[in-house]
Amino acid sequence: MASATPEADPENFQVLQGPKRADIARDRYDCRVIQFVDHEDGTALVGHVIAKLKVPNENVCRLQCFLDDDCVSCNFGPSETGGDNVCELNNSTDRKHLRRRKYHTFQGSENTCQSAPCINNGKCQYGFTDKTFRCLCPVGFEGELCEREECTLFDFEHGLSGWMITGTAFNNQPTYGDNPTARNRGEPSKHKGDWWIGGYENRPSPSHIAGRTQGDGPQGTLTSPSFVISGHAFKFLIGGSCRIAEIRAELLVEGNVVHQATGRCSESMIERNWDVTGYKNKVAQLRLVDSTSGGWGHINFDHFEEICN
Ligand SMILES: [Ca+2]
Ligand SMILES: [Ca+2]
Repeated sequence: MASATPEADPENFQVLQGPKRADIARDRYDCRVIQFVDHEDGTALVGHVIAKLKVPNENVCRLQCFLDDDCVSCNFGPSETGGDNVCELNNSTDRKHLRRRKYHTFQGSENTCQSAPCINNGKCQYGFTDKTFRCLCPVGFEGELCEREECTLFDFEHGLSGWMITGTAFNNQPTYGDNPTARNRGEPSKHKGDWWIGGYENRPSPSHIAGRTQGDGPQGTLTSPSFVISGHAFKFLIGGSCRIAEIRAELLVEGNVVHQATGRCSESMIERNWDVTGYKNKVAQLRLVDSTSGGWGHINFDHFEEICN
């Protein structure tokens, strides 16, 4: 048994076939551990070559396999044209693909991906994490084995990247901290975390003076990135206006509004729920609407969370 280590110079190779390899990350040394447990002279694994390289020796061949996240075995042998040797990197260790090939050596890792542990079409890569493999999950799935459907959470703790803004009502969002209490409003925002959508507020960072407001004048909309519905409900915190015709949160499914909610004419947010059974796997968006400059012409909103279990 042997393990690949960075003992050989990783630059000491030349690509004959396959993707450019100049961008291989050097920090991989610390995150991948692979064990070569299968060694057979006079043999090569066929039909699963992902790269073909010119290398000076067998150590560099094994090292290149170690550096390629999808490589789990390699074929090493003489170059047909003389000079350096040829190293083929494979994405399989299945011995049924072994064929006799003169002067070549097959080396296979213990490849714990052979048992296909990742589900829901997750891609398995051997040699990562304490469990010796990792799963790269397709969109909509998460978890160590891609076993869980990904659940949406908009908590506004990291800004509004990917959100679409129209008008000016949401220009200063999200809001930091309990700004209503900072101006002695007597109605605490009751947000979660540090950040939330406070349509009346004007405190877009901790360095802005607490308690400042932009008032009810601005109007506009704030629309989330698209997400796929995988749960059976959403819960969220909502406050501000109590007139749903003017100020509201909307759930759009395939572009159509299927749910609406508004506040109670109080800055303090309360929890509300939307049932989305019947919309599973449909593409949806959350939209906040402010279409008035009159009294209570703003929306407060936070922690839109999909309930998946
Ligand atoms: Ca929040
Ligand atoms: Ca307004």
